[in-house]
Amino acid sequence: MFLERIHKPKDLKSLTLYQLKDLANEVREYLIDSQARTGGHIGPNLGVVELTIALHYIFDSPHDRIIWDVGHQCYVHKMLTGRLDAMRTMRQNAGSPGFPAKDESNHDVLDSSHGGSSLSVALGIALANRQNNVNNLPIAVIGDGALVEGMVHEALNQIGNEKIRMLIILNDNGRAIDANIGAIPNYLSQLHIGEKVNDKMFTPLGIEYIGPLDGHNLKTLIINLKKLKNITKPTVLHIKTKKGMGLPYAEKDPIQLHFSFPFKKETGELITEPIEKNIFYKPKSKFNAVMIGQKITEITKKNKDIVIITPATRGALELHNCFKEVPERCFDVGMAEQHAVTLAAGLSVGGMKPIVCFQSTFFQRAFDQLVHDICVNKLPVLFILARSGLAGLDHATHHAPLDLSYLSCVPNLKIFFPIDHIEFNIFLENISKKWIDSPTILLFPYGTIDTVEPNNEEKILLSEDIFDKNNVGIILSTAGRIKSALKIKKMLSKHKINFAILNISQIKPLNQELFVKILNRYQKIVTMEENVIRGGFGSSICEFAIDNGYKPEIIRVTLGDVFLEHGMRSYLYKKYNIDENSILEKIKNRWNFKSS
Ligand SMILES: Cc1ncc(C[n+]2csc(CCOP(=O)(O)OP(=O)(O)O)c2C)c(N)n1
Repeated sequence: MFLERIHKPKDLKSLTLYQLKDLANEVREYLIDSQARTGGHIGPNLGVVELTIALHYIFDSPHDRIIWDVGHQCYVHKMLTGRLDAMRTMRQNAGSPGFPAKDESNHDVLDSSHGGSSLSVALGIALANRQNNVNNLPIAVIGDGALVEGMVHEALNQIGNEKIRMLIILNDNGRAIDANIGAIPNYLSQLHIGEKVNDKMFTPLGIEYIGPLDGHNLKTLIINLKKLKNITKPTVLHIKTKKGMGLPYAEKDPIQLHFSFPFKKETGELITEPIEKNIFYKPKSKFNAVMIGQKITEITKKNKDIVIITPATRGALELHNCFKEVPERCFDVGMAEQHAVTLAAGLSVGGMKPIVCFQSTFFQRAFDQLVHDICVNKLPVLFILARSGLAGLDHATHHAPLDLSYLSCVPNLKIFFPIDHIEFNIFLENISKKWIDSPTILLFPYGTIDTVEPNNEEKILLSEDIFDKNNVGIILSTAGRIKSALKIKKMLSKHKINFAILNISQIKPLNQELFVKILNRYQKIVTMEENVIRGGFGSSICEFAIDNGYKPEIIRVTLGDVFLEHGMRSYLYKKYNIDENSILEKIKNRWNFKSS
C-alpha cells in the first residue's frame, strides 16, 4: 500500500514507475470507495488520476502552482497533498469542500468552482514571477468544457503575446457535464493520440503545443512533463482522457459519470435509504427542477417561437427531455455564460421568445450582458435561474446569495420568486400564452418539493386574512424562506403572539399599493429571504418605507454580510442563527414579547 504513505508530494518522488502505477490503482480504488459513500464528482476525478500523480511526481507543489480550472477534479490532488482524510468528510456539513480551498492547504492556489479562470490566474502568477525574478512554474489544468469560456480566450490573447513561462494542461475528454458541443470540441476531436498534429488553435497565437498524449499512460506523461520543467514560453500540453476511467458502469449514465449521489459500488445504483446521518443521499421526493423542467418542455413544445438556451447546465433545470423533444429550438452553448445572454438578445431581436436557463451562481458571470444587451434595450427575454440562495454541499461559491441584490438594482428588469413549483408553473403557462413585455427573471431555490414548498396545511395559514385585527405584526417572506416563516408564525401563535404572514413572489417592481396598506396597518415587520443583507428584499422594504414616510420597526432575516460555506440549509441556518428558533428568540427579544 503506497497511498497511506503519501503525506506530501515529495513522498511520491522516490517511487518507481511500477510503484506509481500501483499507486494509481490504489487511488482509483480509494476514489470509488469514498465516492460511493459520500457522492461527488467521481467521473472527472477518475479521469485525472494519472495526470495528478505525474504532476506531483515531476513538479514541486506548492512552489510550482497547480491551478485546477473549475476545481471539481481536485480530489486526487487533495489525496496526494496530505488530505486523504478530506475524502471521508467530503460533501458533508463542516467537511472538506469538493473543490480547492486555500484555507485547507497551501497546495490550493485559490478557492474556486466557477470555470474558465485558471489561465488568467496562471498568467497573473507568471507575470508576478517575472517581476520578482521567481522561477516557479504556474500550471493551469483546464478541461475541454471550460476551454470554451470567453475568459479563457481573453487570457490566451495575452498569453501568446507575453512569451512567458507557464504551462497549460488541456484535459480533453470530450465532455463538459453533458457532451461538449461546438466548434472548439469539434476541432479537438479531430486530433488523435499518436498522429502527427498540425495544431491550428494555439500555435498560431504564439503558444507552443504538444500532443495529444494518452492521459492515462503514466510513462508518457512523466517523460513529457519532465521535458517541460524548464520551459520559457507558454506551452499547452494536450492530453486525452476518459471521464470515469475505471468505473465501467458509470458510462451507462453520462450524468452520473460527472457527478453522483452516493451509490452502490458493485452496480452504480444510487442509494436512497439513508445509511449515515451526515451524508446527503439522492432524495426520494422530486427536485423542484424536475417539475419546472417538465413545464418548460411542455410550453416549448406548444409554442413554436420559444427557444431554450443554457450554458452547459441542462441538469440544473432538468432540461434533458426538452433537448430530446425539441432539438431544433434548444441550444446548449457550452460553458459560455456571457454569450448565452447576448445570444438571447439576438434571438429576441430576430422575433423569437428566448428562455435562458441558468444555474443561478453562474449567472453572475453575465451581469453586463444582462444590463447592457437585454435591459437597456428592454428586450422581452425570460431568464430562469435555478438554485437561487443556498445551493447545498458543493462549495461556498456554488451558493447564489447575491441574486436579489445585484438583480434588483437593474432598471427595466422584473423579478419574481414564486412560492412553489405550482405557482412557478402557472407563471410559465401565463407567459407562454401572453409573452412578457420586458426582461423578466424567475428564480427558484435548490431543493425538493417537500423541503422548500409549503404543504397543504401551511397553505391554509397563508390564506388567512393578513389584516386580521388580532395580529401584532407581519412576516413577509420570499426567496425560499416560506417554510421557515410558516413555522415561526405557528411557534409565535403558541405564545399567543399573532403575526400575519405573506409570501412575496413579486420582488421587482414592488406592489406599491399592497405595501402602503401593510405599512399603514403594521409597525412590526419581519422580512425573510435567502439573500445577503445588502440590497435584498428586506432592504427594498426598508427603502420603500423611508421613501414613503413610514417608520416601521423591521427585523431583516438574511444571509448577512458573509460568504457562507457549503452545507445543507438546516445546518447553515443553525450556524448563522437564522433557523426558526433563533429567529423566534430575535423577535421575542426585540419586541419584548413574553412567552406564555
Ligand atoms: C462558469 C461555470 N459554468 C458552469 C459550471 C458547471 N460545471 C461544472 S463542471 C462543468 C463541466 C466541466 O467540463 P470540463 O472543463 O471539460 O471538465 P471535466 O469535468 O470534463 O473534467 C460544468 C459545466 C461551472 N462550474 N462554472
